[in-house]
Amino acid sequence: MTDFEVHTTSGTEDPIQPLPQLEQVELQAFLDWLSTYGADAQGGVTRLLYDQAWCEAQHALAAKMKEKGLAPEFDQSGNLYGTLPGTGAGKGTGMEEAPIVTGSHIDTVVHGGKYDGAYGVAAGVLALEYLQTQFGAPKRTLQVVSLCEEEGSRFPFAYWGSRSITGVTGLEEVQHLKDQEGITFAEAIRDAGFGLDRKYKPAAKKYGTFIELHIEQGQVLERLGHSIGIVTDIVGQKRFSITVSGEANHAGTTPMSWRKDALAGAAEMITAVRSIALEAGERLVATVGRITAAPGVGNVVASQAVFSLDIRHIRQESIDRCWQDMLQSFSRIAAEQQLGLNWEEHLSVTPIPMNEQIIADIRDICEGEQLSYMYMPSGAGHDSQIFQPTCPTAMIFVPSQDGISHNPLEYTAEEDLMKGFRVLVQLLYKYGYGS
Ligand code: HGY
Ligand code: MN
Ligand code: MN
Repeated sequence: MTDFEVHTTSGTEDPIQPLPQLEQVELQAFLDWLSTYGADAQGGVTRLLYDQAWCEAQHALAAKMKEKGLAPEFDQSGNLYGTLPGTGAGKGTGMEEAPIVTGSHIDTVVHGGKYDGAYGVAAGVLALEYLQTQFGAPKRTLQVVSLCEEEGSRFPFAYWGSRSITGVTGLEEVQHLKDQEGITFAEAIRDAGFGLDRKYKPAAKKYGTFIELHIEQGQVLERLGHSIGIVTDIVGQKRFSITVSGEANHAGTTPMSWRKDALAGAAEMITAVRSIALEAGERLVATVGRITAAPGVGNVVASQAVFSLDIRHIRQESIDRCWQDMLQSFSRIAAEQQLGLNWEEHLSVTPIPMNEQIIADIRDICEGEQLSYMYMPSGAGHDSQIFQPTCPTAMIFVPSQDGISHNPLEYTAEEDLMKGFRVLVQLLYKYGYGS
């Protein structure tokens, strides 16, 4: 399957069951409401793990779930579930008893958009409400999860929600991490009312299936004119903090050739990041999104510079080779300028293919619904790549206008939101109510 293999509907498949009154579901209004939690002055949304906006959003979602008869409950990490209990009629038919789960993450980047993560949460809540209203109780339990954290925007760690659920990471491994204000993870989770010593159940759960509806966050669907992206693979990524150490000195009396200027060295390293990534070819991306310098005043040569590094590719060997090339270049620059060099790896997730059977089911639904679709890899990381090793997982994309994301200008037209929603509802109907 090529990266951008394009399929259009052949129109010969048996039309699937129409979904009565689906267009009346007020998904846009729900998203607009959810985006008021953490709305910032720049027109974006900022909800960071366990901060006030995050707490208000999760508790407001729990109240909405309760209103909609979805029996909300939190786990110890602050992941929030809405549940449509199955009648068990699926028992003994080879259907696992574990629930079919849909959802996404409630946290955002700083000054992010209103759709990244929130779209999958909102669509999941409304899909379960719609299915219960139209078809009553499912045979298999359906759940929507509002995952507590995916972005890694507050603490140097990502995918905490899905990694605590799958048991990949426990609280003891992250509790000492500190945010930019020096608040520890342990203090933040406690102040938000969660953590091991609380009344909630452990996060670890077994999912039967995980389906994530998400905006593409790129421009392929829009440029190629397709409504639905069926995700074939999710890129792997490595994230680092790189620390360059020099010697603080007087900006006026220290000759250029005598300096140990950490910021100048970091700048050369960052330039190398870009040139090595460009040489590595189209599918490799490397990003330096943050840099800090100490002491951070204009008339002092910097004694230290710390910058972030994010490397991604659909093949692990390309990520590994790129990191080695960059490290070699950083070491050369540090030696030439008599600077210290340290690095810390915060995240390493491998590239992963999505579940073939669910991909085929999504394809059949798109063809039955006459929605033009294409298969594509995801350049963004998602919780789905954490769930896939433990249960059949797949993702459905809808277009992002101009491919903009992680930005207050992030936008997806309501018509496109509803097409993705339609595919999600059909898939949940098939798995929850099907024979
Ligand atoms: O950074 C990402 O790929 C995702 O948006 N967390
Ligand atoms: Mn994101
Ligand atoms: Mn996301």
